[in-house]
Amino acid sequence: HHNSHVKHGRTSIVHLFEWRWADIAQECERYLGPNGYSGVQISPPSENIVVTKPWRPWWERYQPVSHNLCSRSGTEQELRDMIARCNAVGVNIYADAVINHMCSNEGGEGRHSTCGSYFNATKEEFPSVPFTAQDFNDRNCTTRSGNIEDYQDINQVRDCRLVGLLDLAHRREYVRGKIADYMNALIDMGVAGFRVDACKHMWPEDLSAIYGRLHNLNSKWFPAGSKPFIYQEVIDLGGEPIKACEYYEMGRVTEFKYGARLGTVIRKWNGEKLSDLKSWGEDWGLMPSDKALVFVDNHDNQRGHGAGGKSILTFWEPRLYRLATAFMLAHPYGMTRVMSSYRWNRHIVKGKDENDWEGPPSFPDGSTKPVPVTPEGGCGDGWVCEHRWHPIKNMVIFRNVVDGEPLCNWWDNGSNQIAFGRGSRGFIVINNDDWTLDMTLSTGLSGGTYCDVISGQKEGGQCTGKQVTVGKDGRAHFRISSSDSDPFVAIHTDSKL
Ligand code: ARE
Ligand code: CA
Repeated sequence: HHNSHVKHGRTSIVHLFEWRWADIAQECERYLGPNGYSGVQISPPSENIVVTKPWRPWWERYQPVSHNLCSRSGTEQELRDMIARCNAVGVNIYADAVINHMCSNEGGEGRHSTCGSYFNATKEEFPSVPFTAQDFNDRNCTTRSGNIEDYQDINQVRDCRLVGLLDLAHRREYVRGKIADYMNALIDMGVAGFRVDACKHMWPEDLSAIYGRLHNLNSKWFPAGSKPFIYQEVIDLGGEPIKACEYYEMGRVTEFKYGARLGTVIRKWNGEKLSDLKSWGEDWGLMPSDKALVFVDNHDNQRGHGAGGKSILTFWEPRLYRLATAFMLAHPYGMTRVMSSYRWNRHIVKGKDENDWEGPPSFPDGSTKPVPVTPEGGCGDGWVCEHRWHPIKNMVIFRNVVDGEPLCNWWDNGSNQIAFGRGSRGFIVINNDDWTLDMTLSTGLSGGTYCDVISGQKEGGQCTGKQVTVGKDGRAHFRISSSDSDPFVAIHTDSKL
């Protein structure tokens, strides 16, 4: 479950958070395929509870009520069509699988669900699956409230309710079978794998049993015998008995230290500086690179949910965010995921965002708005589309070009100016100091003229932005003002004139 089945040497996936299937299909064809994105993480495709207080929060999708494939992102038919169209242009689909729990114990009774299926949360009845009370963990949970109260107690974390969400009993063969059926339906439709939600809250042996039941990928698009790629959401910042390493064997694991630590360095907190990143990776206490799924921010911590804390950089701070994302994409560590968000009415009161619940741009009836693309290539109607930001898009291409090459030719000024190369294929220079960077550096690249892919790119045999001349000795002169809108420069073999 470690092979991500990426096509054409692509390396980075994008989380199109809350996008409609119809928009994702178009985005695969018109943008992601042509620009070298390897895949899309989609929001949970299963039927969920409809929450109206607050009004249609994004997090209702983390409260399934059945395994029917209809949600605010669209119908089963639209999902199927999207998966086929993305596969056709070599862009993989990874589904967010919410399998630890169903909806909240306070979800009530009725048909307030995205396909109108009946359920009764109080009685723990979900007849569309079907699950009944015996399929839940209540008798295995020992806390008074039935909720997780102490993250130091492994049994509670795995057998009690995460914030009141009805906790499935994965020890039961029947439950394992139903979850595997759900995931297999998606595999048969053509997904390449899964982001598995809330894995800390499931026993590794139960997950292993479920993964063991999964079909091979659809041979229409993947080599026969391919196993689904799996990356597991486990928040391990240290300090708790459950460790990310318990999950390495079964797939990749989200590395939450990555964005938290990188954010701290780029913000220059605690006297940290970019030059400290010389040893970035396992030496910083990050998990082994081949196990890590990395990201600057995710849909939780960009709005104060989940973990990572205040240091997390997001699109709300675009300049530092682009810098952080460029560093991530240039550095060989981990498998990279780019976040693609929507704007909400952020309103922080005493450190907490009162609108952290707000769902995607939507019409008054609660249906999600399409993503309009502007003539400049950005997105409208509140969709941020970080994945289309020029430097981010071009650094995704950079990562593809340098894939497999070692980090080399590191340089730093002992402060916040750094540079490094990837074999003889690419080189990046970053200035996060308050003064100009003016240096001649060894790039490892062959002599010639290269287009900087941050201020511009190569187009029709010319550079639309800065130009870098690499001498026969591989050295080049860089000058980066600290007031540049993006204070970094990147060149690679495909940007050579
Ligand atoms: C919502 C409301 C709650 C309410 C609940 C039930 O916000 O107030 O009690 O519904 O009615 C998302 C949202 C939640 C939301 C939930 C269900 O973030 O706010 O609850 O959907 O609608 C832990 C888990 C980790 C989890 C984070 C959020 O370990 O797995 O909490 N992340 C995933 C997803 C989330 C999603 C869920 C799981 C649930 O990415 O989007 O929740 O499916 C320490 C610990 C971490 C812990 C963290 C936060 O850092 O180490 O393990 O993360 O604190 O508690
Ligand atoms: Ca559980």
